[in-house]
Amino acid sequence: MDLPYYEDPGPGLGFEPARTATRSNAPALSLNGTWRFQLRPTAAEPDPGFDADWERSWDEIPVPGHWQLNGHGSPAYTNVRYPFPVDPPHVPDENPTGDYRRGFDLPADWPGPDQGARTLLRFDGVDSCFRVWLNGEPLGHAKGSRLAHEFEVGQLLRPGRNTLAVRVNQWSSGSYLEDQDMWWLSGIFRDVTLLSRPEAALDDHFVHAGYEHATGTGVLSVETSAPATLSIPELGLDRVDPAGPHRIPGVEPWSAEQPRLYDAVLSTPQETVSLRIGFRSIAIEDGVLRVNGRRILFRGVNRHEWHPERGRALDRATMLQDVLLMKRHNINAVRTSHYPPHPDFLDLCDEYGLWVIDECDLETHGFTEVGWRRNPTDDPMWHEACLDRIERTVERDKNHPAILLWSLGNEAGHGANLEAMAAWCHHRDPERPVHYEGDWDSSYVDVYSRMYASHEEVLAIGRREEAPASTPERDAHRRTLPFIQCEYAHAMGNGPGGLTEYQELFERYERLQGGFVWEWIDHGIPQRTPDGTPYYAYGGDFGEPLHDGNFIADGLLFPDRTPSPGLVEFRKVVAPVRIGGTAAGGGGGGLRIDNLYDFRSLEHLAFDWTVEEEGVPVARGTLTVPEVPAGTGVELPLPKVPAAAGESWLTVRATLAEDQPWAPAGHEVAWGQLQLAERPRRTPVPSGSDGSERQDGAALGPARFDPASGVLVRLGGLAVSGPRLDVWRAPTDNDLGGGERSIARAWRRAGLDRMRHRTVSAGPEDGAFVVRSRVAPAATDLGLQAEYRWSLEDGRLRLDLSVVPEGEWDALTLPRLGLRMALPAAFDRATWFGLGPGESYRDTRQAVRVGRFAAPVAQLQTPYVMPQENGNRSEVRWATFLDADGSGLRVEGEPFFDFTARPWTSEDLDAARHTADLHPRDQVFLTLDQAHQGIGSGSCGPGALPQHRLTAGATTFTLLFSEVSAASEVRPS
Ligand code: IPT
Repeated sequence: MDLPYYEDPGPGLGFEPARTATRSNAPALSLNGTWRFQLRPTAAEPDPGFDADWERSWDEIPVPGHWQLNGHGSPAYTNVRYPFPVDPPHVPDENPTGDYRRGFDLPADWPGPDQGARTLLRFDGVDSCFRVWLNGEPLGHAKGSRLAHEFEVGQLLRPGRNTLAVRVNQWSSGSYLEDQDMWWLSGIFRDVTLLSRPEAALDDHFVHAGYEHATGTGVLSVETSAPATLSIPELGLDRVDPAGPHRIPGVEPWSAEQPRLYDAVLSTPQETVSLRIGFRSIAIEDGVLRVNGRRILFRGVNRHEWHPERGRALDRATMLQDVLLMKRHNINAVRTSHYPPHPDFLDLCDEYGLWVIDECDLETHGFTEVGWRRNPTDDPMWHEACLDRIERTVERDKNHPAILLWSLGNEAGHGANLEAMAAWCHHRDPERPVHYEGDWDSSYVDVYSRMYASHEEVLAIGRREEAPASTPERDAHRRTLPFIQCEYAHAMGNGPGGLTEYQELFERYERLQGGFVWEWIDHGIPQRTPDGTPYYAYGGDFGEPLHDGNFIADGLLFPDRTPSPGLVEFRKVVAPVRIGGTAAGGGGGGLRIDNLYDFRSLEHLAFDWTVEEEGVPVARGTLTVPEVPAGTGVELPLPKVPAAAGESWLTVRATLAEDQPWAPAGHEVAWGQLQLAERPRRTPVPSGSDGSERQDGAALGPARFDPASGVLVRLGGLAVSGPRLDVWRAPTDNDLGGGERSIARAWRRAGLDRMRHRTVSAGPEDGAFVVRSRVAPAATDLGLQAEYRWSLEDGRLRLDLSVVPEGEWDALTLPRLGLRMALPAAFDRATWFGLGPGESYRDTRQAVRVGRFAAPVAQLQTPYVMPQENGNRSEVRWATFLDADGSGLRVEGEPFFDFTARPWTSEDLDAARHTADLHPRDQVFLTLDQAHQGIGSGSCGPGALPQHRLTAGATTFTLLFSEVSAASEVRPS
């Protein structure tokens, strides 16, 4: 086959063997910065040549960067499908090709060949295929976008001015191996560096630093590519033979919880390489993955590299921000989905403590569209490329203590090349287990991994009762393996729901060693509407003919790295300390504190408590917690607290006692709440008579109803509209999951988004005002009979709503069940006593606590990249919606209700595709709900668990309304 270099399935030509990323004192010159650039429509365009007038006429472009995010071409998003014909290894003629040029001055003291030195030109990442020239002479070409390539520049380097030319093709044979679910973005997106290599260079080394947990001994041996000495001052090793092995008693081990690193130096007469050594051992014993002798639990996330403006060209500050955000949200592990990250990120994982599954830059998912025919991972033509990719991954990253497992790639089907990659890993690095989810039988990997397995399936695996593998031998092998979910809890839009139930399984069954939420961050791209309103773009927004819409916005962080409610929930669910207990009235009861760390005691934490009555703090103190080793718990007496007059709660918090590298002292790690006293029972004093006196047919005390529809229109001085029975919510991404089979589709088919109201009767009855209506969608005889019974109680307007379904609702769920009403826009300050401060739904309710909270309506909206149901506050005892003067509406539950308050309607939310489509109206819209359908993670995975589904059934729901006037007492006494 005579193929152009960019279609040749091989990895390229002219580059050096892979070696470790290293910190050396040898001279290095960064070639990052402003380069010159020209984009051409095809790869066939002639090379502009060495003499081109690039310095004057070409555009400037930042390196590292992607050309699509710097004014040339535009981003495109597909998840699984290739945006070009599946015609391996060929790519279309339409192949955007970027020509890069830059000049640089060689430092006068740069060591030359006469001093025995070599010079390498290193590229840390170029997407997807590139060819390099120095001073007009070709150096080679390479593929493997997220892998490093070094070219020896030999005699081509000149004293003084040099010119570097790089031609990058958007599409290449490599694109078939890089079908990760992300934006297609091209260019030189990682660092470019010129590296001097002295004659006695230490190009490569391999640290083996084991930890014998029984004795506390470190066992150290460092392989080096050239004779060298090793020094670790802190351990008293001074210029010893790196090979050892050195047995070092009393070392402190490395773990994600306590990432102890020892600074070390490897030296040759001409080069010094600094190392950061972490002692730790990895073992799979009795079907359990252990580090330093202990079972660990992954509380992980899948991390793509993403910055809203820079794409995958991340700077170190952003990487550090990711690490700090992870640590502060109790995350202890990262799968580098689906390629090796920028090397600095792994340094940060070593330093701050995160377990890592380092994944190879390999995904061929689009072959699923053609029945996996000619899948590269099972075709000898691609053997070399596959092997080159895993070698470049392992060789570059092998010295990171943080990395526990190698992952062969993602969604690449299965085949001989993957098996060969696994075998190569086992041979090269026998100390680290190999992961690949696509090997469903786990025949060539060391951990059993699944993605999006339901709770039921995970339970079966935990009990070692899973369905058998394809052959008895394979089944027997797989049953000996620990289990992880390399992806679960799809964090798209509102959600994920069901985290708690997964965590319970992971904690209950030894074999289940946790998982990695999909995914860390929404890959939104900031854009503006013609009138200047900002929003985040997703697939299709750049005119791509083929795209997968907002499936690219499925992270725990919003694109600007603001934590979404999903991250706040995850932080609570995976908190390393669980605080609970019972508060039996009249003495008894007690606190229980469980240490869920894998290694640490709780010594680094301080415990404090607060008692709140009706959400108002009345007492506080600190707790002395004795030594609690990892994996154990203690019971403590309840602190002495004053007798409560109202509903009262004890909140206990665990915070950092001292500054940690990743968070300051006082940072909250965990909390728990115990109810001390129940809400006092109200003794209703019906006050029907004063109301009936004022009844003129459509009035009851301060309330005025529309005589025809029976709808409340006024409460004292307050104009209101509604409440009316309402079941619709703007579908969430999880409601929409499964396309035709989604619950959102079922709801729309049933017409729940366009219910009609027919007033059957409205009028006074026994001192009450009673409205009967039938609420139903078009084209069906399904319906809900609603009876609104309005009465007066203690000066409040009481509504008893009863709902009875009519017709065959069968398995159809309801989005929600409650009321909708509206107030004038000025009543936009909410205060409530209930769960908060954030949003919550029935299966995303761990991160919220009982308290009194206040927020303007504008802040009660969660800006999901694709607008959808959001902002619900749960288990609310009472809420007020007031204007700037403090007048407005108060609503009380009996006992609880959920609410949302928005400047737009559910229909507006439903119709909006981007946040910029939402425009405040002149009303505040309230939903006051008895219940919601759970959230689940059906956008990719299981929907809401059965106990979190909302089915139509006869029910009653009570609320009390009263007008708050500026002069009156807003808060209950
Ligand atoms: C899974 C992919 O591995 C991941 O990259 C992402 O695309 C995710 O889906 C959805 O967001 S694969 C899928 C077939 C479960």
